[in-house]
Amino acid sequence: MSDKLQWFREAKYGLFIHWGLYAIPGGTWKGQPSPHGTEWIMKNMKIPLAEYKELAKQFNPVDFDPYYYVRQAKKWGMKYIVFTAKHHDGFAMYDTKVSDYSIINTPYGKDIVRQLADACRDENMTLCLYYSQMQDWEHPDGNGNTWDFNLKNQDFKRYFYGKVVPQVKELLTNYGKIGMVWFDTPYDMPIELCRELADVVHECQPECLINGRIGYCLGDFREAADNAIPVLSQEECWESPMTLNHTWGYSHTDDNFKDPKTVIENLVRVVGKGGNLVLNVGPDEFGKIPERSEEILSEVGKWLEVNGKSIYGTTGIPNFPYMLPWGDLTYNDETHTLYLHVKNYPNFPYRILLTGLKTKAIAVNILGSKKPLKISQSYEIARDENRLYVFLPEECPDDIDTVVEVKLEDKAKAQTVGTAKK
Ligand code: H79
Repeated sequence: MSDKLQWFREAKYGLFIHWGLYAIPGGTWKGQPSPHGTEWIMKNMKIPLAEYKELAKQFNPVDFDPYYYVRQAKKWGMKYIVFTAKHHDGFAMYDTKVSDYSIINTPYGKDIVRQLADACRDENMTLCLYYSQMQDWEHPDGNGNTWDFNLKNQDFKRYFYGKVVPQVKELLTNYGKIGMVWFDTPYDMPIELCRELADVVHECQPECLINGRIGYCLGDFREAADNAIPVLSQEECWESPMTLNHTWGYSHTDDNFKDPKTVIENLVRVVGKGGNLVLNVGPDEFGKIPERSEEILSEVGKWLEVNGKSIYGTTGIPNFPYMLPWGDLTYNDETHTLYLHVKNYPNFPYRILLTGLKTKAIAVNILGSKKPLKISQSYEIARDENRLYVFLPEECPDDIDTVVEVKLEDKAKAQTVGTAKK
């Protein structure tokens, strides 16, 4: 295990921010809805580049306050921020010398990445930058814009060496320490160029992580599919990118938000399978985070204030064999502590059963309370079955997820399912 992944392994929960020119149409173009993937509106509706570029002349996010973003992310319990420095539309949200197509040439005129980098440095937050390396709908040689440019004349290398490499260098030399470059949609980019891009990152900042979507498993960890959680737990680091509603960029119409209970459930599932959750908000054209997103994240943040020990620095128990009818589990291997996440609170006799744990439990309480809980742990020899009953208070302490902390005598060991004698 490489050391530079340490912060990422412990962080578990990050804030994704999708913000760019697409926040202005917010999923509607000339009265026509393009509700899915509002950040894809240019491609979805084949908007001519010249027309889409007009948005830059309007972009003036006067409400954008980088310190507010970073402080909110902290309050919400998030340990890193991933910001879209350049999405597929090709527009740079920072001061780039490589292209005129940037935030500098808007009425706003100020470098957003610079402001976020300053605020993150002052507030001790890890800043990571999203960069769309293959798709670029502004560059004639970038991938994706088939309505403005003739594919036959395309020379991907011209785009790669003319825009991608120098822009990634700018991002990694002008803004201090960057935690990770978050690449996306490598499609069929040639492996040699992916390797070169990884080398560019490493040369500029050897400690900087590269996510899995650089392609060909050249990243430092695996990225799950968008909004997907694997069934099985993974031993290597991985991350699940998820958005709060259906779209990543701001939407005027998409109010299909996940409620706080669902977000917490997803976070616990991801963490219990060894991953990180990077959860997205899409600020509007003025730089304001949607109110509903703020409400949800702040509920989750309140839960984390009490229950953070069950998330940060935890994973699952390797090869734990059972699904749990009452919830999920997470586990801290350094402190030998198990966390039982009770989502479906039991009725009388108010107990939950954990089958399959071999290690002895020595102290049990609910997070946020020091009161010890009664337990009963046994081993049934003929069935070769370990059982741990935990007796909970009659009244459910937390409707969303009551976390039971179980201190173990040693490293957690799980039983295997199956009776064959070895
Ligand atoms: O940045 C976010 C997405 O824009 C990006 N990845 C996350 C993190 C992404 N790029 N490609 N894809 C996701 C997959 C493509 C999905 C599509 Fe669609 C289906 C493109 C067109 C149809 C989703 C639905 C986007 C527009 C409509």
